[in-house]
Amino acid sequence: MLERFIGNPILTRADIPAMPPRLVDPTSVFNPGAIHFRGRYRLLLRVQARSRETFLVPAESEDGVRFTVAPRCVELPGLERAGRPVYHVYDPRLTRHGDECYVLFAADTDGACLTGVARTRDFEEFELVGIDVASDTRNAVLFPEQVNGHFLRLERPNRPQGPGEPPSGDEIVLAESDDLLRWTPRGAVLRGRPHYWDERIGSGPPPVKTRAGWLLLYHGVATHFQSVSIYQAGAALLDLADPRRVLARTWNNILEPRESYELMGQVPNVVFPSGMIVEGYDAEGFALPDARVLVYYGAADTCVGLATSTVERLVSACREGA
Ligand code: BMA
Repeated sequence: MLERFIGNPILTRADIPAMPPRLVDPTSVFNPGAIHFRGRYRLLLRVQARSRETFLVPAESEDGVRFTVAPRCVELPGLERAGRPVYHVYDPRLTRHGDECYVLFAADTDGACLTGVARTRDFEEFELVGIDVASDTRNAVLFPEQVNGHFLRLERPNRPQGPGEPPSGDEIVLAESDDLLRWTPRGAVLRGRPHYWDERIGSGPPPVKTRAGWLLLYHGVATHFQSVSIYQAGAALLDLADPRRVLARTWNNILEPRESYELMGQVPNVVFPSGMIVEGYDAEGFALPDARVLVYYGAADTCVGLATSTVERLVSACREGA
């Protein structure tokens, strides 16, 4: 139900213009945020230099397939307000509110992954709204509407794992805020399923409003193989009024590493959906069932893939697993 674009990968490191001195001959481009905004398909790319620093770089397109990458990195003055060094910001997720595009990102600091919020009106200038220093969490995604007067986001708290392993998590939590900075958890939404494809989980792109519920793509990690963790994609439908209620969830993954650019690279066996653009909404803001859905994903932490579907097909895939 998710079909890879025939010309995948749609972006590789060869598409990134040189931005001397720090971003020349980069190593990889992956995990993009995506949105259709001000008449263009837009990506915010995670570009990694050979220093292993990560930069956010905008790209735009007329058709959602052929992207032109801007020769500039996003500047976010004010990151020092985190009160500790922020080494990288990465894995941006994009959501429109009014005429602004909000960027939720992960911030790598000593001992914790924090989440932050920035916003832009034009993809040229970005303003840092702030960094949430209260919780060690990642994969934060903002809902496109307020619910009961509050901003909502899904987040994936980080918890200690086995010895030598980085912190990770198996629970997606709903949190609520009035200022986009202080978030109050309101309960678990999805849990990982031990022994199956989605033992550890995190949201993919921000949820999309459909008549069947909030459509959420998420990534699942199978950790029970000897030598490698496998990152795949699945989907769930959440209740429109109370997104903690899961209405349906895919049983099988709907995208898994199969192509060589997904199986081989900086981190092998990874598909990581991070951007989703739906091409049609009705007058009340619900995604149309037959609208095309473009899903942008990081492949092997090395390049960007595109897979397409329709709203209807993704909703049915959730229900088949319900
Ligand atoms: C996750 C995040 C992603 C990355 C993925 C696979 O934990 O760090 O940015 O793409 O691992 O390495």
